[in-house]
Formats: sequence, structure tokens, C-alpha cells
Amino acid sequence: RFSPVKRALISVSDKSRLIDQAKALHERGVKLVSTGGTHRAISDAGIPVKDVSELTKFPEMMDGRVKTLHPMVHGGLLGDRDLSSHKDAMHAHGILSIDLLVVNLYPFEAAVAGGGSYEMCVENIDIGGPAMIRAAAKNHAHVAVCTDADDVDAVLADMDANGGQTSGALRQTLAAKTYARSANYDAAIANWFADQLGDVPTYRAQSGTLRQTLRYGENPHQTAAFYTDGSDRPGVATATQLQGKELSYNNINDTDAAYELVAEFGRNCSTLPGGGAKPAVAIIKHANPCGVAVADDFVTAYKNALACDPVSAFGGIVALNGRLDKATAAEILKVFTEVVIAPSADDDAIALFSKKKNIRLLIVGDLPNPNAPSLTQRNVAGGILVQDRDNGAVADDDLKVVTKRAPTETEMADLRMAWKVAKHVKSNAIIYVKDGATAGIGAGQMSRIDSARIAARKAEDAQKSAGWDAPKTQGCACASDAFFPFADGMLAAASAGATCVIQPGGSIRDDEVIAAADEQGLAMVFTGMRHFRH
Ligand code: 93A
Repeated sequence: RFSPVKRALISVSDKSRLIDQAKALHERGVKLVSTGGTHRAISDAGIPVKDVSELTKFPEMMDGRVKTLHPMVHGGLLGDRDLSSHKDAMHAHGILSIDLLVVNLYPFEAAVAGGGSYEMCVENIDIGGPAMIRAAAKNHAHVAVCTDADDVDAVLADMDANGGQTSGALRQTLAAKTYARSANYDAAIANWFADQLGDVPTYRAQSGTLRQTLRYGENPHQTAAFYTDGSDRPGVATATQLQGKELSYNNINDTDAAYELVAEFGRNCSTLPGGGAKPAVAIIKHANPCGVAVADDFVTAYKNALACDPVSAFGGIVALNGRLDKATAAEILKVFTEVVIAPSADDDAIALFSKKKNIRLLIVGDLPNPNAPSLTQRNVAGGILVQDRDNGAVADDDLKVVTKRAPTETEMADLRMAWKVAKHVKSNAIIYVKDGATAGIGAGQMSRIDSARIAARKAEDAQKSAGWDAPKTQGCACASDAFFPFADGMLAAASAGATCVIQPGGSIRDDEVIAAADEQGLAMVFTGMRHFRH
């Protein structure tokens, strides 16, 4: 159904496109009404416009907190033009109908992102704007509502195509968009309050801005979309894609896993604060790492990560903690790879990639801080589980040697690395590390001993494919994401060649496990913290 547009109320904080659009509406014979600052801007541009206080016969007051919260405004937005009782009420009270509402809200999200004070953020909570857009959207049978400048373009085009009227289909779409906007706006406010209270999940609300409708979800019969959450956490959501096909749902999920993991090793970016960490590379498949390595240069780190499980790395995601150079790009291009993500890339590396059109190259600018608080959410039937992201880290001083033998310095370095990787592997997780590279990863098994065996088998497979004399697990460090409930899992690691173990401890059979470790001459440290990832 088509609706004429005779009167528009415009009240916008972001005035960047205001004048052109007000002019376009005026040229189409639309009468304009506006609030304080918006009114000033439009009339300064020489376009006829009424002040909303002429409608309400009430001045704007309380620093603008009360300007449109009035029956003259809300009656004009909400009155059903098809109902005689509504028309009678409008007539009796002299309420003029408003057919088009153009509002963008006080920039609350920007105030928070810009580090605004508590008072400034509170003052940027828009009350009148959301009330109006929700009213207009409810009455979308007659009223069109624009919550950003693109919507105004759409309305103008719709009017031009339909003799100055708006179509029911567009008004309905705009109404849907309006409620998504107002829900997200309120969610941003709720989340800010939760932050003020110390980042407790209890008062969190889901909030997001549509970034991209995805071709499909985890499987082709599932629909999917990608939302940004408004946080400034560097990662796949904030990345610039320099080339390659559109990212899929699984690509985004895996790329996130890769980047969060590689960030654990710190920034290898001379231009960023604390950017002196060693080059680290992680290769991810199905959200689990199949190889991680730290080295003096990225080529070596990539080769060592790849050597852990070259079969699984096929079609994988590669993440770097520093600038992608040409030599590393050339190595990566030898293996079929879906996505490469890094803080930055050299021009000649980018040029090399451009010859392989399908591979996606993402540049982020920075790495996420692995210790920063944020939330994870997961749906269960009838509910949502919310928790702090696992940003736990164990300080060296908190590592407790529990065996007769303490790890050597080299063992300790590999233990620490194995523990970092373990946090990013689905439970049950067993990780073997030798000389700064994973030697075997056992992920996602229902029993810990199976993960230990799978990690050992991966190392044997890698040995065969590379033609080494022995698997890299000989003399390796082993990490377990949670305690060994029995000695058997730990002994499986020992028989694969591990000489030292890192694990949370805390089993009622810790004594047995420690005794078995001592018997094997293993060195074992307890972290006191576990890293389940399900
Ligand atoms: O302070 S408010 O919550 N109270 C209101 O009555 C009200 N009416 C419109 N904020 C209100 N607005 C908002 O003012 C709009 O959503 C828009 O963001 C802004 C435009 O103000 P101005 O035209 O004075 O620049």
C-alpha cells in the first residue's frame, strides 16, 4: 500500500547529509519540522522548516532532554489514518500527521568508544529519539521511518518511483531495521552499564550491527549473517580484506580462532607498543590448531608450524603475529590455504598473493590483547549462555614444580608454549611442543588418553612424511588443558617421548600421577588453572 509524504519530522545528531536530504524532500513538496540544532542547520541553509516547538506549543527544555516527548509529536506519528476514532482525536486536538520521520540517535556508542566520561555517556543516552522511531515503526502502515542517511536515499528513490508516495514494502523493511537499531542501541547502553559494574555477564544484552549477510552457515542449508559487536577488539571483524573470495561462516570462525591464538605470542610489530615478540605462526583447521611455531623469522615459524601436521594444514587458515613478508608469502602459497590473517603485509607480499585470486588476505592493523576482558555467548535450547572470554594466564611465579626433577630452562620454554596453545585447542587437549614448535596436537576427544595417543600418532605421521629419524615428540614438553584424572594419560605422553608435563593439577589422584611422573624421571609443573574449551 502506498502512503503520501506530506510532512516530515527531522531530528538528527549526525548532520553530515542533512542539508542535501532536507533540500531533496523540500523539492518534493514535503513540509519539514525539526528540533533545535537540526532546525537551525536547515533554516541556515535557506530551506523552509518549522520548529517542533511550534507544533507542541512547548519550548525545548532541560538542555534538550525534553523536546519531542509530546502528544503533538507522538499523536502525529502514531495516529492510524484508517481509524475514524484516531482521525477524530487528531482533529479534536489539532494534531498534524507526520508521514516521514528522519532520526539518528545521540551517538552513545561513539561517546563510549571515544572514552567519554561517565556523565558524558549518560547524557548521550537518547530518550526522545528511540521513542519516536519506535512509534513511527509501529505505525509503518502509514509512516516511513529513517534511522540513517541511507534510509533517506531509499525513501527518496521510492517516492520518485511511486509518484511521491512510499510503498508498504519499504515502510515494513524500515520498521524492521528500526527495531533492530533500537534494540542494539539499548544493548550498547546495557553493556556499558555492565562494564561500569565490573564486566559482570548478568546485565549484558546482545548487541550487534549487521556487517554482512553470509552465503550460508556452517552448512549450505543453513542461513547466516555476520554482525560486529561495536567493540574495538582487533580481529576478523575489524580486518580489511585485501583480496580473495567472500569469507564464509566457517572461514570467519576459523580465522578468529587462528588470530586469537597467535595473539598469545605477543606483537611482532616494530610499529606497535611492546612489538618485540618473536615471530609466531598458527595454522588452524576446523577451529583447532594443526601447527603452531615460534622462530627467529616468519619463514621458519611457518615451515615448523606446517611440519607438525602437513596433511591437516591443507585448506587451512594461517595467522601471523607480525608483518607478512614476501618470503613467507611464497612459502604459504605452496600449500592450498583458505585465509591468511596478519597485522600488516609488505607490498611485495601483497603483489605475490594477487597472482592467486582465491586466497583471502586479511590485514588487521593490530593484534587483540589476549588478556582483555570480553564475553563469549552460546545458544542452548531456550537460552543463552554468557561468560567472560577465557583470558586467564598463569604467571611464571605461580607455576609449581611438583616432581623431584624440575624442568630445565629449555623444557620450561616449551612447557609455557604448550600451555599457551592448549588454551586454544578443543578439550580434551594434549599438546606436544619441541624447540618452539608443536610436535603433535590431540584435540576434541572424549577421553584425555585418546588425545594423548592422537597427538603422538600425528607426530609419527609427520616424521614419516618428512623422513626424520625420530618423531619430534622425542624429548618434548606436554601440556594438558585439564588435570590427568589417572596416570595413564600422562604415561601415554611419556611413552610418546615427553620429558616434562604442564597441567593444572587438582585431581584427587594427583599423588599417584606425581609418583608415576617421578618414576619416569619426568619433570611436572602445575598451573592451578585449567583451560577447558568445548
Ligand atoms: O534528549 S532527548 O532524549 N529528548 C527528546 O525529547 C528528543 N527528541 C529528539 N533527545 C531527543 N532527540 C534527539 O535529538 C534525536 O534522536 C536526535 O539525535 C537529536 C537531534 O537534536 P538537535 O536537532 O537539537 O540537534
